[in-house]
Amino acid sequence: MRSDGMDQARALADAVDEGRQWDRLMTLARIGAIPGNGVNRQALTALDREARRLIIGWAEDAGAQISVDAAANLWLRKEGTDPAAAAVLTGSHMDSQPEGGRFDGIYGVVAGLEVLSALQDSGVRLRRPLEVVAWTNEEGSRFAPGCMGSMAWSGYRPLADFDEIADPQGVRFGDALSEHLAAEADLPRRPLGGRPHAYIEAHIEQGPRLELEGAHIGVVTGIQGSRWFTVTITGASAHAGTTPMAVRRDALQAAVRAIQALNDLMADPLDRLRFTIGSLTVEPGSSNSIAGRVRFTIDLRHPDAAFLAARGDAVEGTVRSAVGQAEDVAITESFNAPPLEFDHAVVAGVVAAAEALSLRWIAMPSGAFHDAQLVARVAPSGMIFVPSHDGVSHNPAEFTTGPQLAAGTRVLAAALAAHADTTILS
Ligand code: HGY
Ligand code: MN
Ligand code: MN
Repeated sequence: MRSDGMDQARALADAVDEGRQWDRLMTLARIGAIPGNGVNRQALTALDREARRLIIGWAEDAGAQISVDAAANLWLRKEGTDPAAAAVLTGSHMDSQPEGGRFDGIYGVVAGLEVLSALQDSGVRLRRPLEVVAWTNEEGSRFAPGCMGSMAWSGYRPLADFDEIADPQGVRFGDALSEHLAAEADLPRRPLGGRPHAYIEAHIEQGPRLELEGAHIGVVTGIQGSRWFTVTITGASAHAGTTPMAVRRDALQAAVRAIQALNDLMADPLDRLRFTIGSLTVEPGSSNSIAGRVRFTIDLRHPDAAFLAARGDAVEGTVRSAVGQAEDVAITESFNAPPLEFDHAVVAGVVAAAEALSLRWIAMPSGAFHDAQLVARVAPSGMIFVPSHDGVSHNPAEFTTGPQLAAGTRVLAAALAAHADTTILS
């Protein structure tokens, strides 16, 4: 980095205000707060909109222009000295798990916002515009799959693909999106899509490595592959007391056989594969009626593309042979994101920023998926991790300290500054 570029980067990093960032995160955590310091603020809800209004207000105070695209991705833009230049982009998601924590996703949006505020305070001028995005429905807990906003924005899947997907209350994604956009009709619209110069996402690690290894920063090298399936088994509901065992079409017993067969299929002595059945519903769900229909989800992950393909492709056959002929089986795959490596120049820029700020870092892959894996399809991308206490996430006990969060944001500021004025990336 040329010296003036480094001065810019350091000046911007030094203007990051730990207390302001922490206060904003704790204010947001009160929106959808649940016992145990948790948050339930799911995508496209009134709570989501309430949190977005706070972000919008703070961004306007930092001199940013606000806009929303057709997927309800929220954009905060601060011009540089060259408004025609492709923007440098950061951000993450604001939606949470049903029993989520105060930092997953929202930290990356607030970190980007903090860089906007630091730009305002420091007087540093970047050549490129700086944009912060809050992606719609990254978690996929209300509407499956996750990453709908970034999938639509990157062209990975058309937005219309998601319209008929319903949440547990039967609300269609298309209707929730229309309601949300109508509620934000006062905000300027922007086209869906774009080609930023570079993208860097700050996120909590959601695992134990940084804390165990005493590192401040995770330089994320890539993301493991993920595949999501939904299995629906249909039998026949009948009386629990009068129906002989031999003639039953018991969907729950069939599901138990299928899940046991899947557990056998997914065995991995190296413990690298991740196989989760996180949701299972039984209908009619009465103790004295035989289950007529069972639906369960499969979340399968692995860092090796061929291994993930082989195990994922074997799901349907394994389920069908375990269930047998008496019950009907329907399997849909809603998400298939192959493993990816981040852009080496972006990764190197994160290392350079961490070292310039004398922070201990380790290079590591991400076990969680992120919107960055979709942005990486159209722009050089990377991620920065900060520690998660005890590696806990997707749980109200999720915790990262203010200083740890600020260290991540300072690295983000310095790395973004380097990309925002390419003369110093020589
Ligand atoms: O499931 C994931 O990996 C992400 O945290 N939504
Ligand atoms: Mn997340
Ligand atoms: Mn998450």
